[in-house]
Amino acid sequence: MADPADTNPNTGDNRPALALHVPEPRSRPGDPVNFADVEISEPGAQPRPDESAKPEDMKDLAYSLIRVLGDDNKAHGPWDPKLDPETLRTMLGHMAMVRAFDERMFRGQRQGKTSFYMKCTGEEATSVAASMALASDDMVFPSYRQQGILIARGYPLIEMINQIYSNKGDKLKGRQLPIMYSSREHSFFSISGNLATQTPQAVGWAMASAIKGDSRIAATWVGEGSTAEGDFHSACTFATVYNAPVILNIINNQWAISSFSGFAGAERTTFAARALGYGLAGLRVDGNDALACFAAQQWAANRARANQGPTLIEYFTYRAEGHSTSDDPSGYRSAQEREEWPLGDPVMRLKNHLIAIGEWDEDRQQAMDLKCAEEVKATTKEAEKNGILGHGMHQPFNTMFEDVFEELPWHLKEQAAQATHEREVKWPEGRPKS
Ligand SMILES: Cc1ncc(C[n+]2csc(CCOP(=O)(O)OP(=O)(O)O)c2C)c(N)n1
Ligand SMILES: [Mg+2]
Repeated sequence: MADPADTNPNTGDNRPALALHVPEPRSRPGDPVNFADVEISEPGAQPRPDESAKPEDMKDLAYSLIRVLGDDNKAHGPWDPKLDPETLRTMLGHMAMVRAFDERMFRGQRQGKTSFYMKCTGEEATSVAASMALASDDMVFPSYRQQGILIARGYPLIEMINQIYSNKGDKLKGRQLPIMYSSREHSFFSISGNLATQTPQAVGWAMASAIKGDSRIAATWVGEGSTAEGDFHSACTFATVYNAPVILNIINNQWAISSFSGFAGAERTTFAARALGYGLAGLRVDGNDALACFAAQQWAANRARANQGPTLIEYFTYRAEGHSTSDDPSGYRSAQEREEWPLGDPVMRLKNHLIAIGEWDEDRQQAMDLKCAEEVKATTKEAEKNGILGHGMHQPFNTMFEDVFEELPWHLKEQAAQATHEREVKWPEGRPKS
């Protein structure tokens, strides 16, 4: 006989009441932070399989962390990409530029020059170092936090700022949210605000490249939170089924605005382990180690280019700042997290590595930082001549209907005519200058 005390008051039987688990982040504002439970692999300890390895023979790499830079600031183990000092300095220069650019644009938003900006502080290596391992004409399908790719590919800063200001120099004519760049010449697919849509698009592009017998591969970047979207899983299925020449990069920066990574599944397993269920090669990388980021992307690029299959890479990193200029992280996470993050800062680590191998010093670093800041400042001034937010309309009104369709469909023609008419009624003398 069941003890009457065990009786479920809801159902009247003695089966236990069902319950859900709701994830809770490790710390909330004001809480002390302890990352002791985060497993950090020894730099140099991970094996580097051949690029043609079968996914099932390299499962461990989806659960540990590929790391190259040690606490001694030296490079260790088989994943050391052995880059020459000049390339390392170029990489550091791009990362320093991203940081300077982020600082200035963030300030620009606070000064009312643009409506919106997103920094990538702490994640610079995952875009700069990773994209440097690709060919410049490999097609990239980024999310909104990979400004480092454009900077590494030499996209002019002024084009970025014109887009952020939605001014008359903006090649996208103010029709995209600030920071949602697009550049065909730089093989940089238009950024979409609809999370994870870029992932099946990257796989589709890679499939098309293979169908055409081309040699260019595709790579996409997606936040860990966005992997909860169905699109990401469709991308993985198509990638594995057709052995598409594509790299799926997941940036696990621990947060998706105010939702921590647990809501996308991080309490149960790693994001790299998603690869295993699809039969994809999976790598998990210290995202604050620029050399490891480069090496993993290079491994995956070689694999894709040799028709050996797609790779899913998780970069384990930390979003050091707010999600965007519209966010205030002090409302939902402990400010101490940033300081306690056990994998350090990617720019400092690369700088310290160059110093440790006798190829850099603090004076040159200071000069580099100053040069980046001055270049961004001068380019900002230049871009401001094309206009800033709130200083009138920078693009002719009717351009909002153009350029999407080769031939304007009838319903847009009607809307354009109606909008023009309404403006003529409202402002018979023309729109007043603001
Ligand atoms: C389909 C869709 N759902 C929700 C949003 C709103 N949204 C914008 S960014 C974001 C968080 C994404 O987090 P993550 O994927 O981890 O990327 P991160 O911002 O950390 O780089 C959300 C929920 C959106 N833009 N698109
Ligand atoms: Mg995130």
